[in-house]
Amino acid sequence: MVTKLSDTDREQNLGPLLSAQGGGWSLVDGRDAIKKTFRFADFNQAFAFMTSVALKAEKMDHHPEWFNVYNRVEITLSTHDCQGLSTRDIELATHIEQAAQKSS
Ligand code: HBI
Repeated sequence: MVTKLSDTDREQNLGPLLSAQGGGWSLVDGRDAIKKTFRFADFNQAFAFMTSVALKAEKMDHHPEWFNVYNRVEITLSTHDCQGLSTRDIELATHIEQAAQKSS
């Protein structure tokens, strides 16, 4: 059963992702979700990044909401099963940050 992030989780695990050093994710207005836009050198690098994220998402059975045009990838993370942010979103965002480092 997936549950929403606790206040402690939000402080300890979500906070760092929202910080500039941790990636600079933003909270989505009106939704318990986080979003971030990535820009790469070109489409190939953007798609390599998306491939890495897709493989992780499939392995986790937890999928991003995303939009890609050329070198830009806009990602929103939230958990449908609990209508909000869960530890799965933290885990996927952490992978996304690592994948972005490798693709840039
Ligand atoms: N992806 N973001 C997100 N949230 C979910 O709740 C979710 C998912 N991918 C697959 C998934 N849930 C399945 O576990 C359920 O649809 C059965």
